[in-house]
Amino acid sequence: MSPSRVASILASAVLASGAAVAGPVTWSYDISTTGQDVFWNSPSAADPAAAEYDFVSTVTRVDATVQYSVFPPVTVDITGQIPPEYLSSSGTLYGPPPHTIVNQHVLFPHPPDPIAVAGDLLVTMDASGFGHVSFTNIQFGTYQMNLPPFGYVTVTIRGLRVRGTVQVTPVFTGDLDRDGDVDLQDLAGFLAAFGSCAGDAAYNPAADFDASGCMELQDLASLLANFGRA
Ligand SMILES: [Ca+2]
Ligand SMILES: [Ca+2]
Repeated sequence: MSPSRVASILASAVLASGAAVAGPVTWSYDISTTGQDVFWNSPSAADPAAAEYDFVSTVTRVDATVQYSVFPPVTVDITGQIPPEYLSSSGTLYGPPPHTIVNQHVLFPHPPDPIAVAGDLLVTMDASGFGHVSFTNIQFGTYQMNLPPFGYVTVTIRGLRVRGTVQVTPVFTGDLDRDGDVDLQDLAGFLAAFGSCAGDAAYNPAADFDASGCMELQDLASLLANFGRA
């Protein structure tokens, strides 16, 4: 394809863009429970029209309200004692929402230790792109911990407060660097490999949007159809 052809397609794409929508969104949640089911809804939505979504879910802090013997309950930061698999997860969701981002039966600590905290953690994105976090079927038990000034004692869990973030990046066709927009950087990356086919060093299967085996005009058109999204 001649450079002038590329320039003319690009110019029309730039003119056609303008329906720019939000890129990545980050939801910060803060939920507390003394045993009852808890629900949290995001104040913002990720663009529900993307082809894929990259997500990173991170629990940033877990506080437990614990009680030892007849003493008044106290709140302690137990983040450092939570297994890492409960604290972070990431991945890619394919297709339009609704999506389940995290669906986890929390059981802490691991058996055969007696249950301190159990429950079902669910993080979803609904069809409109809004995020929802729920923690249900909660069971509190006992836990052995170092509780100054008493030392290493068995406490009863009375409550839990969990704070965290969920970052969702809508990935539209053409967003080669998966940063939430389809811009000149993506276009430059595409054009650098334009015309290459499977087996060529430059060929990028992720940029062969119609999986035809070559990065051609059809793929460029798909990229340009989303050009300007940010
Ligand atoms: Ca991009
Ligand atoms: Ca192709």
